[in-house]
Amino acid sequence: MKQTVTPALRQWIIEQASAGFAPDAVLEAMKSSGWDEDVAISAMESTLREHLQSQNKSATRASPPAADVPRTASPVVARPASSLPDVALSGAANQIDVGDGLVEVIASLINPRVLVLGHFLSDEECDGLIAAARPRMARSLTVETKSGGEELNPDRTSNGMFFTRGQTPLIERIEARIARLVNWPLENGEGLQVLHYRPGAEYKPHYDYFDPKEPGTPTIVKRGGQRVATLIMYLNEPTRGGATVFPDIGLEVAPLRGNAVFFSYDKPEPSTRSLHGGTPVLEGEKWVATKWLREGVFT
Ligand code: PD2
Ligand code: ZN
Repeated sequence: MKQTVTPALRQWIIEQASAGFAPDAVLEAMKSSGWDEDVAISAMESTLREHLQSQNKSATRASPPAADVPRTASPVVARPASSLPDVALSGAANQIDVGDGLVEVIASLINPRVLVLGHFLSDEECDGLIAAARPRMARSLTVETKSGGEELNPDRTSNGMFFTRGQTPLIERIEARIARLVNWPLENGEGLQVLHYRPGAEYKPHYDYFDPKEPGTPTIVKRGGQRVATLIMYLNEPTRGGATVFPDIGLEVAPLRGNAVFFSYDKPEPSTRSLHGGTPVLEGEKWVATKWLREGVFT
């Protein structure tokens, strides 16, 4: 069936662009409300071109009729592209200045946004984090989304602990580096978590965002909103096993000391393809530090 691009739809497209929503987000909103992709792209292109031309002529006109697009096309689900943590890769740069050193870009993917980074932590920093965490390790809990409390999770057989934000000068330094790396306020970060896996321990594939369908989620997100990105830092090297895997995209990141993997998710949905897990450690042990970033200030 042929779809007709109405003036109301054109007006809606202009409003989304003016509000700063990324073209991809606007396109996704249209597709999810039933618009054919080709029709949607062509409507966006022609509408925005004409809008720019009319702006250049600085014409002022009466407002077109209210947008008559289906409710599900509402862009409130989308966020402007600039409102996610991200590493600014300028041109063909293979290294990023994080203020107190250079971090290597080993691999990067646009969708989902995933970056594998080298030399994020020095050997001394890795050892310092392990030494500070070791005496406080306990069997890992995950946030229990039914109630908002914490529970033992059989999918996660590592031991773990949380530092508070800025708990030691070393943590303060690493947190400042993370904030600079991904252009996201330090205050939006949860406290650093350290995990320790022995042989056989793993973290089965999961999403790091809080499932909106779970009853405990509203309580959890009162402290800073949803999680929107994760940085996993490798503090040592297991002899065999212990990779971080992204099953939806067939990516396996080797746990190499000092390296890190960053990924973001713009909505709490599997469509972000941010499913990831830690494969069982087969030999040796594995230590990681994880920083989760929230939408707003984490209190
Ligand atoms: O240790 C890992 O590789 C891993 C895998 C999946 C850590 C996390 N998730 C996490 O801390 O969220
Ligand atoms: Zn995770």
